[in-house]
Amino acid sequence: MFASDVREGLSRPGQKQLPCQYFYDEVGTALFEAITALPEYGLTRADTRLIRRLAPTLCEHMPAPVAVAELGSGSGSKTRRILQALAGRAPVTYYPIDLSPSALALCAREMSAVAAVHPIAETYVEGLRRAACARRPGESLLVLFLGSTIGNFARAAAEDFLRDVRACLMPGDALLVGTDLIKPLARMLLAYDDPAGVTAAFNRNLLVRINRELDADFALRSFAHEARWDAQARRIEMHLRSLKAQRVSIRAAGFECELRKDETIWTESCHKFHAAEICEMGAAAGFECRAQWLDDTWPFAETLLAA
Ligand code: AVJ
Repeated sequence: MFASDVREGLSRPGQKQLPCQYFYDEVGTALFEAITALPEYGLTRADTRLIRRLAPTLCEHMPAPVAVAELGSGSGSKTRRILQALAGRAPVTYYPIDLSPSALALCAREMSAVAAVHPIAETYVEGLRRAACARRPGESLLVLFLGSTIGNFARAAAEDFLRDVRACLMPGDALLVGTDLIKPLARMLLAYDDPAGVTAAFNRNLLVRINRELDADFALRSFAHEARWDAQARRIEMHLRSLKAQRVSIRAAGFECELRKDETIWTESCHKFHAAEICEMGAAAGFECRAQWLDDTWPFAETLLAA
């Protein structure tokens, strides 16, 4: 829950932290959309290019009929390409899995022309369990986890997550996972600290949301956006740096939080991968690496992991 997660993350004795899933209120979702249009943020365009390239080959990898389950409700061209490619052969059932009812409703509206849509308002693993139970005999299941969302997990948690996904699947099923790859440092940093300040606004909006929904009094101008690279963990970290010593009260969560000058709140981790590493992680979770597609202008990988 929002209030308890905020209280827990901000009252830690060491590094304060907020969970990144709370970025996506209405404004946060719109700001993320704007990020995907930034010239410095090539991730989404690379993902889309690769999906366009691989979609026509999916029929070769998945025997008909196919049900598609997506972790996160897909919207727009990526998911539609995949559904269209599969639906050209036999009707497709599509299970978008998302906690947000409005995102699911939008997705159902957009995809109903190409597939039979059955939205599942659940967490990823629980939703996938349901989709796996709901499928018809003989139907193979293709799970989509696009956009490098898996990069938000700590590495060990990502492996556990892959194992959980694998446990929901049967031979013949597969997971298509999109991951952003390690690239030159300046390029990675600029993607998370763009000159127009859209990512900074996206990051600060989390405090705006806490102010609004939890009756808090964060002084937004007293926090600076910061993106750093942790070379050992191979991830970009986003932080909000307190520009002065300050005390914030988060009334609806019933606590006050004190920040030292230059103390940061860690808001997101975006792990970056080596292409081969995805196959190794998949193998450790019980998958077999069936195919991998790489983009050459923005290092990014789509990996098809077979159950
Ligand atoms: C949606 C998690 C893939 O990690 O690049 C973009 C989120 N954060 N800019 C990413 C994000 C800041 C994004 N993911």
